[in-house]
Amino acid sequence: MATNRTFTMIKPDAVQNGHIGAILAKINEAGFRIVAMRMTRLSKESAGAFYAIHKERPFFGELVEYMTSGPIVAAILEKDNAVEDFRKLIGATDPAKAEEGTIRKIFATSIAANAIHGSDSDENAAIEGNFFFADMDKY
Ligand code: IDP
Ligand code: MG
Repeated sequence: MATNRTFTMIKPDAVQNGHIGAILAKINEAGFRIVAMRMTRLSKESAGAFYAIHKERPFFGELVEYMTSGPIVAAILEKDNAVEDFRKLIGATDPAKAEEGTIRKIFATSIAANAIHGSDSDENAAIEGNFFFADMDKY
């Protein structure tokens, strides 16, 4: 996958609170093109697999519980410097520490229910994109 792509999920709290439209607007306004998008609900197995890197962390059980609590919107986004620029747009993991104007600052509820996911590297963007969109290079 090219380095101009990243992967995102609008998480269950943001979907539940009716923020899909407002978050997508912010993503578009920041210059990202939506390449592929799908609304779905994760099973415990797929949430656990997606976050396998965190399986030893104390919050893993809570994270899987939360990520399966309702539907999510998964998308592949395109822009120059996509991974880094998108992490800036979403803000810090803990919304209390996120900068003003970031998506997490505006829409997140807590450190767990933090509204949105953004890949942390080009490598993980490719892995995560393929997790939801088989053969993402076709998009
Ligand atoms: P990131 O999403 O900003 O990359 P990570 O450290 O990779 O943050 O954690 C993955 C996800 O796990 C977070 O987005 C959040 O939903 C959840 N999480 C992280 N730290 C905590 C915590 O201390 N308590 C509960 N949930 C957490
Ligand atoms: Mg992370």
